[in-house]
Parts: sequence; structure tokens; C-alpha cells
Amino acid sequence: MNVEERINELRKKIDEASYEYYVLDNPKLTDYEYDMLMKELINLETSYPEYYSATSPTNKIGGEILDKFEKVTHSVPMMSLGDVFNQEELIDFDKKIKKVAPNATYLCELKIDGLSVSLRYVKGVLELAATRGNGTIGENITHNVKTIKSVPLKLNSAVDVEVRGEIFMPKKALIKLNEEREINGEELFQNCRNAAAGSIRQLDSRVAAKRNLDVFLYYYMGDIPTQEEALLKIKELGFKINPLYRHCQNIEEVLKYINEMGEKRDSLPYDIDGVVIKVNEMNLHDAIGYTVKVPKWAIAYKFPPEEVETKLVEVTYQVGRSGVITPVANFKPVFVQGSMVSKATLHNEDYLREKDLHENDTIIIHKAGDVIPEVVRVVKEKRDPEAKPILMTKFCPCCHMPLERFPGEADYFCMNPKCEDKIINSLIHFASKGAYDIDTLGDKLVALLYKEGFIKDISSIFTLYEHKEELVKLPGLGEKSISKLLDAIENSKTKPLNFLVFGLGIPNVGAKVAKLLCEKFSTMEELRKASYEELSSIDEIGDVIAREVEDFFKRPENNELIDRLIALGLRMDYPKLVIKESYFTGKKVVLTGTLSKMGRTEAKSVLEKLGAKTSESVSKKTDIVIAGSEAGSKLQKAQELGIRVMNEEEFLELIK
Ligand code: 3BD
Repeated sequence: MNVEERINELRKKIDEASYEYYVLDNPKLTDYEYDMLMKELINLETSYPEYYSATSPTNKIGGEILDKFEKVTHSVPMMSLGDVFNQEELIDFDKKIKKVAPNATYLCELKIDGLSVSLRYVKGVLELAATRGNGTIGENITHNVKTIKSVPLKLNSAVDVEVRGEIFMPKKALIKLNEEREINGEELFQNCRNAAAGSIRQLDSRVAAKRNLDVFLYYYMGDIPTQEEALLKIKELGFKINPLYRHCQNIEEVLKYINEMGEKRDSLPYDIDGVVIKVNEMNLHDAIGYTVKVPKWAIAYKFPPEEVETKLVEVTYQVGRSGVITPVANFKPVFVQGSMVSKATLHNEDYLREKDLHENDTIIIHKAGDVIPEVVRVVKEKRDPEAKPILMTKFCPCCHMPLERFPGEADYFCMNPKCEDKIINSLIHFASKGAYDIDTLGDKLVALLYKEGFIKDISSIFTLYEHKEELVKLPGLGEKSISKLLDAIENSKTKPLNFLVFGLGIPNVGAKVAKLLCEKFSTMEELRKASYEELSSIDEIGDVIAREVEDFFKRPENNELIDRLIALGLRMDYPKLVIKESYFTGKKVVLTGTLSKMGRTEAKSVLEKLGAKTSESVSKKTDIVIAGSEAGSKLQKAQELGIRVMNEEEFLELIK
């Protein structure tokens, strides 16, 4: 078998395995076998770029980055759906249908809570994926949709076809994503739909590729007698359809379906917000008709968000490591959408005021996007007329110092640097996963060691061994657990600098920013003397962060802490890419077309080692475009913008 044949064979095998895994949810290969095939294919494609193919499964990892979203006009507008909220309204819908089409039956589907997408295939190859937009004009999101594992880049037959469906983020993927975002200090997504929308609106497809999006298709554009056959046709083409659809003969069966799905709702791995009921027979659709953009032959039955009543016990206040004060509603535990909850954040003073809570109030709780409990409202009718309103505290719940709220800010802060809760929470943060990650030094142990006077600041964690005799006597601890703890502390000291920088708790410096800082300033010595100008010269770092970092390292107490950490032997450097000074150093380079002597990944890595920044799209900021054979629109754009274009020979000459 020659190379080309092997490449084709690998692509076919991987496509089949992906289909079994992601569409059928029935893997036939182990992860290891799959990874080995993928590895071999990547190697071959890198060594033989002449066999590049836009539909190769290696394209699933993303790579394309856009400057902006392009508008696209749908070949046929995407319609809207009317909705009903109860049985009566649904029975009304049925009556109207039956007047015109007494023989109609219903095809019921789950209403996936995601965002609509249209996929266009030309000769069996995915050519365009677009959002719904206003129904007529949407946005081109092909680069991101290509990274969705269950979306075939190529169909089994070379047909021209358009299908539509709903992109969604599975519940588990949202939980995982929010955990990461928490560590990185990024805002959490409130629900699966927002997370899916935020992910599909990424210019960088490598970000979207990591978001575990998925899509159920439900609409086939073509001649087909029934919606049920449309679903089967879509499935046959190789797409994923939601398996929980049902063909109902009458409205009674529809109501039964709705009730069953309502029961199932919590246990499904994705969010649904209702059921869509469609007249199954396509030849009846025109007779039943349309109102502007809304078909009269279909309707959405919306489920109510699950709301539960309970009693407010008290509002308490938490002190964050930065001193930020968060009011928290504590209520009688209730079961909401699959779990017991007893607390919900009230965010800040303005939010608290808006909710208008009074002592002992009866309150309604729901879970935003199945994850985060929220106080929806107070049941005013059940309020004791004597009850006092609950107002934001003006004093720190821990150290009792007056709080400060700065103009234009929503939060109150405890400004006392000696506030114990602040210190304990910053120590907890330092030891936590994602930061210095000291195994076995959990939240409760940090609090205990602080209260008992063994740790006062970060550096004293590393001198704990001096107190071993006393530590083993602490309640709940013993020789064994203390030895384990001390070992874990000692072993943590070799972590690269970025974990320490994150652990220090500089305002606005999350895990990601810490890494960026260390990539630029590879040692603590360099970082601590970096100026505002140098800091803000990092692309992703803006004014605010640059100012915070500079301020942090200007403070003598912080510098003294760092000096102590250096003396205690913590690692103070970040393993840096060794950059060889060259023609490319500091230049922004875009690769396009096919290089004959080198794969794309290799070329990129060579350029980065020479200090170039590579990017996927040509803009005014690009310095050089390296154009291999069959370079297309990027080359054209470079020429339009008057950017230096280099061919492969020149490139190879310069990197010799
Ligand atoms: C789903 C229209 C029709 C083809 C019009 C009957 C309104 C969002 O799972 N069928 C589904 C789902 C959505 C649908 C249709 N079937 N339209 C459907 C749908 N199983 N979610 N939608 N849409 C999709 C919408 N989206 C944003 C703004 C306004 N309307």
C-alpha cells in the first residue's frame, strides 16, 4: 500500500470510528486504538502535505481563526415557532388543525435548549454552517461547526443537501467548563444554552473545539412525505437525531408524550425546554398554512422552569480573598431539579435590594440552567406584616470593620489587610487545585492551621515542618497524615512559576493570565520589576491587569513575602521556549497554501522557536505571509494589504 492509500484508509477508519462513538454512542474501538490511528494520520499528513484534504478527520481539532463573522443569507428562511404553556392551549391548536386536516397525525420531538443551525453540503462535503440570526440572515460559523465531533465533514454519498437542527452543550460539559472557568477567574455560564451560544460565537475555532458541543438535526430540506421519514433520512445521511421522538396518532397521545418527557427531563444529559409538535404529513402543511414566518402546523409546548417554595432562614455574608463581601440567602433545604439546595448567592447590594427580602420570607427557588440555585422572588402574600426588611451589612462579618463601596462598583469590600477570613481564603486559594495545588492541604485544614497559629501567610506553609511535634497533636490529625502533608508541601515547591503567580492572588490574575505573564517574564526577578508599559505590551493583557500587577509588586510586604519564598527554595522560573534570534523574531506570520518540504505544524513550531507569532488570519497587523502552493484568499488579502509575501524557497533559506 502506498502512502496515499494508507492515508485514505486511515481517514475512512477514523471517520467510521467517530461515527460509532459520537453519533451512535456505541464505540467499537478503544480510545487507545483510535488515538493510534489519529497519530499515524497526523504524522503522514505532516510529512506528505500534498495529500491534504479539507475533509480529513484531522480538521476536527480546529485551527481556523476569523477576524469577524460573515453574514450569510439562508437559501430558505429559517422559521419561528409559536408556543403554548398548558393543555388547553394545546387542545386549541389541535382543534384548528383538525378543522383543515382531519387526518393529521403528530410527530413529537424534544425541544432542545440550544441554538439553531443550518448545514449545507455540496457534493457531500460540508460547505456552510450558519446560525439562524433573524431567520433570513445568519452568521457563518462553519469554522466552529467543523469541530463538532458528530458533524460529518463528508457524507457517504456526494449529494447536495441542507439540514437544520439545534446545537447544544451537554449538561456535563457545562459543569466541567464552569469548573475550569472558576479556576481561571472567568465568569461562569449560567446555563447550557448561553454556554453553547458563547462557544459557537468564538472567532478561534480551537476554543470552540474544546467545548464539547453537539448537535441534533431535525429538518431536512427536500422532498419527503413525512417528518418521521425526514428524521430517518437525516439519520441515514450520517447525522445525529434525537432518538426520543414519537409518532402520535392524536392529541391524547401527544399529551401522554409531554408528560413522560416532563418526568424524564432531569435525567436527560442535555437541557430541554419543552416539546415540539409537528403535523407529520408534509402534504398537509400548505393547507394548514403559515403566518408570516410561523408555521401553523407546528407548535412548541414549553415546560415551566421548576420552581420550589421554601422559607428564608437568614442572609449571611461571605468575605472573599480579595475582601469582596457576598450576601448569601440561607433557606430551608429543598429539592430542585435533581439535588438538595439550601443556599443561593445574592451577589451584591443592588441585587439584594431588588429582591426585597424580609425576615422569614417565603421565597421561590429555581436552578438557572440546571446548575446554580437562584432566588427567583418573594411570595409577598405570605409575608408577616411586622417583618423587617433585610439590608446589606455595612460591616465586615469577620473583623467588623466598616465596609467600603467605591463609586461605580457594585461590591462592598473589607479593606482590612488583617481580616482573618480574607487571609484564610487567600491561603485556601493558594493551596487549591489550579493554583499551588498542595494535595491534602484542603480548606478545613488551612482554616484549622491558621486558627491554631501555625500558618500566618503563604511562606509559613513551607516552614510547617518545624512544628511537626505539635502538629501531630492537633485533633483529627496524626503522625501519618502530617507526614503526608509535609511531603506534599515539600514536593509542591518544584512547580513552574505560573502556579505560584496565580496562587499569590493578585487581583484579576487568573490561571491564564498568570501563564501569559510567565511566558513573557520567565523568572520572578523579571516579573517583579516589570513596568506597566512592559506588562500592557502583552497582547491579551489590558490596562487594569497591568496596573494591578505593577501595584502588587510595588508593595514592600509582597516583596518581603517573595524574598522569603525564594529563601525557602520555591521554584522561581518558568520553562521558556528557547528563542533563537532570527529574521522572524517578533514578527507576525501567517502560513497559507501547502508547503512541499514541511508540514504546517512543523513550520509553525519552527517559526515559534525563532520568535515569530503565528496566526491563522491575515490582517493589517500581519508582517509576513508565507505562501505555499495553491494559496488562496489569504494570499490575495496579503497582496491587497501590501504585506510581505514569501514563497517556500525564501522561507527555507531564511530558516537554514
Ligand atoms: C428544537 C424554530 C420548525 C421546522 C419551524 C417546525 C424557532 C428555534 O429542538 N422545528 C425542534 C427544535 C426547534 C424545530 C422547527 N424542531 N423550528 C425547532 C424549530 N426539535 N429546539 N425552531 N427557533 C428552532 C428560534 N430560535 C431562535 C429565535 C427564534 N426562533
